[in-house]
Amino acid sequence: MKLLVTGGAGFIGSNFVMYMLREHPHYEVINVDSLTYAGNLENLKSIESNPHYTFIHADITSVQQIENLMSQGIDVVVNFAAESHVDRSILNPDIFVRTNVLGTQVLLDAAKKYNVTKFVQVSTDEVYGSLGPTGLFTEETPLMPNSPYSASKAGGDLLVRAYYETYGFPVNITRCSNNYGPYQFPEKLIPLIISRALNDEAIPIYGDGLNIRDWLYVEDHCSAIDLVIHNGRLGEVYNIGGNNERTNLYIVETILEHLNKPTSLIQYVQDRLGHDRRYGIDPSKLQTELGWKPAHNFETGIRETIQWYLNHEEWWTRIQSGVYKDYVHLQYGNR
Ligand code: NAD
Ligand code: TDX
Repeated sequence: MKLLVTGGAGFIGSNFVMYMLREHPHYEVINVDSLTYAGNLENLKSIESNPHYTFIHADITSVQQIENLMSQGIDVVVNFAAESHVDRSILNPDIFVRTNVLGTQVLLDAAKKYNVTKFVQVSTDEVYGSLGPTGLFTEETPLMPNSPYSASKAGGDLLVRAYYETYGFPVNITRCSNNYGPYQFPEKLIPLIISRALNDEAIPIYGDGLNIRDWLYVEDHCSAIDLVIHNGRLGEVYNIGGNNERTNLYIVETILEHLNKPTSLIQYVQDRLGHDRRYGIDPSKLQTELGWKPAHNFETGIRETIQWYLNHEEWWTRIQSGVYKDYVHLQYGNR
């Protein structure tokens, strides 16, 4: 199988590329990434000389670059490429619409033109909006995105759906809850807490800290996408989540305890605009139809993740110092 992974230099994409090369050593994996601030080829060092792996520096919004790629005969596309950080979307929505909506449409058109046999759109539970204290998101929950990020992801999802309904183009959409694990950019809550706590810096908690996210170890997300590629029914949406809802405050306190750091580092700051109160995924369709089960529970997953950041301090300090960004600009120009 020839697999085209977009956004494979980011957090989940790089974990997915490594996962697929390990689980399916005979597959050919092509990673297409424009290397924004969030793309980091260092994540893929361990597989860069694998003959089944190729990196291509390209932008999913470029029709010419994407058509060139698709014309090489791709079987399956998995679209991770996105602007992914909610806070950045509040400051600067336009790049979110460009990449997450327009980029998806460019990929769909080229994939359709060159007869790709499946297109998997990697989406998020945030497209469903916010839950009250009870209930869970199912695949039938109406889309009610509240941030420019989630609205742009919902826009991409609706185009994917439309290509199935209009052209009969073979697609799946996956909607996963919050991921954590190795190689997550330190702007996101868990690596932000770990890196700031290790430097004895204040940890900003938005609002009252009681917003709830449903956390899943990144490899469990990868195994679910693997199943959807192979067994997902065409045109279907699959929610992905491990029934692991925690308040943000619980996450911070757990990490501080593991690192033996004081809770006095916690600093309550102004709430995020439009801050969703609670996410919770009902994963039963994925479990019953495709037999998916997460392999990690939160207690071991968070311990392993903290240990990974302790062992890879150089990885996140290089990102924070801007050294990696400078290298990308030198190597690939100004993006
Ligand atoms: P990330 O920000 O770490 O990585 C995104 C990658 O996409 C980067 O490598 C970046 O360089 C690349 N990219 C951005 N714009 C591009 C463009 N125009 N062309 C080519 N490449 C481009 O994101 P992530 O956290 O790994 O998320 C990956 C995907 O999974 C996203 O689609 C996101 O919406 C979705 N998702 C994320 C989570 C989560 O908890 N992080 C949960 C559910 C779904
Ligand atoms: O400094 C912070 N303080 C804080 O209280 C940060 C960065 C976050 N938070 C809160 C906001 C959220 O309630 O922590 C929670 C998690 O925040 P993020 O890590 O920014 O994740 P979230 O907004 O939930 O979105 C993530 O999960 C779904 C990913 O970034 C998305 O790409 C994915 O779709």
